[in-house]
Amino acid sequence: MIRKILMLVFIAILSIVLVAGCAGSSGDDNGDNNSEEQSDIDESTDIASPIDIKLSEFKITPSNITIQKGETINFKIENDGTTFHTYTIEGLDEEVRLQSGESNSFEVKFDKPGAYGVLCTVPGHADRGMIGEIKVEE
Ligand SMILES: [Cu+2]
Repeated sequence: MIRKILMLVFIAILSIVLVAGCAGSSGDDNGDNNSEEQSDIDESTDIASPIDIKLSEFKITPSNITIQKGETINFKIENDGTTFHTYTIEGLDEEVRLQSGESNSFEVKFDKPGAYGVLCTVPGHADRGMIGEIKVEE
């Protein structure tokens, strides 16, 4: 009787392991084959701290960001507005240009302490509020 129970438990464990194994490998295949979104997420969690930024009429949210010197930031910019906007960091060669509804990301490592101005370079947009600042603290 006990042997029979042990046998059943053994079979049950074996089948769970097999099912889990199959599910795991098929999941990996899907990820490798078709998902760009997944690889984006992996990159950001590996090295850089992600910051989500939204552009709209006429603001950058969040407008002010404070980070630590030496940090690598993954900026994920989304245009939530109804017209074209940019996310431009002054003093760096970083600019993301986005049509309504588009999003994009880039990484910057901030080695020097200081303040960088941020703006949308579409004429008139900075004047109407699309400005901000990135503060890099020692
Ligand atoms: Cu703009």
